[in-house]
Amino acid sequence: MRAYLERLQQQGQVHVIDREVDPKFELSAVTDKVQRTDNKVVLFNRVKGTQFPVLTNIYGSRERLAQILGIKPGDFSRQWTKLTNLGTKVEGGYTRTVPPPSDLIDCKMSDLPLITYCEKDVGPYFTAAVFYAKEPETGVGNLSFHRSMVVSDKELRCRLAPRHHLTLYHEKAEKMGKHLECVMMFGPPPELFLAAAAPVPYDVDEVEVAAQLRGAPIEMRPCKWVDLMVPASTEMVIEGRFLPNERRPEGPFGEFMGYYVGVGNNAVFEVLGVSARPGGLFHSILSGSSEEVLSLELSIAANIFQRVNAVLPGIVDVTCNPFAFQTIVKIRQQYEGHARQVLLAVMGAELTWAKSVIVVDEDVDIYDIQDVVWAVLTRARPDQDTILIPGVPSFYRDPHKDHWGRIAVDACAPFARRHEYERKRVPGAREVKLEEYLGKRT
Ligand SMILES: Cc1cc2nc3c(=O)[nH]c(=O)nc-3n(C[C@H](O)[C@H](O)[C@H](O)COP(=O)(O)O)c2cc1C
Ligand SMILES: [Mn+2]
Repeated sequence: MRAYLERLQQQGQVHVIDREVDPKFELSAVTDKVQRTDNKVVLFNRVKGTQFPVLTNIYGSRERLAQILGIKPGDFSRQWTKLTNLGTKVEGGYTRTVPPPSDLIDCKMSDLPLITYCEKDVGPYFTAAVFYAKEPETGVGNLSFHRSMVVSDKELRCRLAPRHHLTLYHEKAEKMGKHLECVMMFGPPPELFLAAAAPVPYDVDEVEVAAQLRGAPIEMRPCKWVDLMVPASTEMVIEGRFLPNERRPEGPFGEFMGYYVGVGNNAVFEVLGVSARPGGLFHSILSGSSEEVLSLELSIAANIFQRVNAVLPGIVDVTCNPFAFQTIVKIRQQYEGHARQVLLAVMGAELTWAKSVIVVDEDVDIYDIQDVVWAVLTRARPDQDTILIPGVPSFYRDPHKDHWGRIAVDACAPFARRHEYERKRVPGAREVKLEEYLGKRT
């Protein structure tokens, strides 16, 4: 991540803030403002109460995520599928073992930046830690994110949502009467960050996926307190274990849907030790911000793309822009009724996230929600082109069934009359360089 940050700094994409900021609200307020204005990366050099700098919004744009993978921003689903094709080998192996750096610093958890994000949050949380653990029986490695409430130097309480792989590992270890060893990494290589957000099948090792994304082996070093390896370039590592048969209150916390989630019983992580590279960069993510939603969105979209593309022709691209509950599919219409079949296929391909599905033609920019809405309003008849599916659950945390039911909209031009829907175009409009026309008059 440090190397990637340096590259972004050379490109002028980083705001470096030397003024002291308060980790309670101020840091998250400044990040929020930047995300709503030029959306650059923010590096806070002086954060009250810690010697470590804090990095926010590094993964907060589609362009930056595409740059990491060396692809075009509008071609994520297809490229992701190609890069992570099952069985793609990496020359030199997925990982290579290296000795731990000699200058690692041992520290306490309270030495790290302890950031409180929202008004009614119970206290500081870690939001950007990548968890790494191994399946208790098979040893397959899993990467994932779980918000964690800081309780003391020795204890964190972590939101392990139902059905997530780490949750299943933890439950399995419990049945075996064992602790689950686990590490939390801040600032692992960017490819690990992307692999951690991705819904990869249970039996696939996500460190191997990260190596596929990188196209080169990941250098891993042994941990100090647990029997796991971590990428040697990781900025900070919290080593520990989940306690079996123990759940303790966690929350309230303002999370990704934009609401507070109240107090609930969640998993307990016992901290065994913390290490940092000198000058360790602490990564922080504002829950629900573009940095979080985008990483979720991209991998959900790639998943849907793979499944729908396997059964239907003409799938050009898929996105969940601007929020993970929505799926927008761009198609090249092949026959009458094609768009409807795409809607049905998405409904079957994604049971949790695709609350709303919209299918559009190739001339619509699916990353521009205004353009998508334009297509819906000019090409869809509400009485004929909308399909409502009642009575099916989707997002799992839904005690009042607010997310039940689904909506699908066919916003493609009518197949037989699609020639009547050619978009008007002003030649040259997109290429105009305004500064050549608006130069100052002398
Ligand atoms: C920044 C970020 C934060 C997340 N926070 C949580 C969380 O607090 N709890 C949770 O269960 N999932 C959270 N998720 C979702 C999972 O980490 C994500 O879906 C991951 O793919 C799950 O891994 P798995 O498929 O190996 O179970 C978060 C995702 C991102 C990108
Ligand atoms: Mn997984």
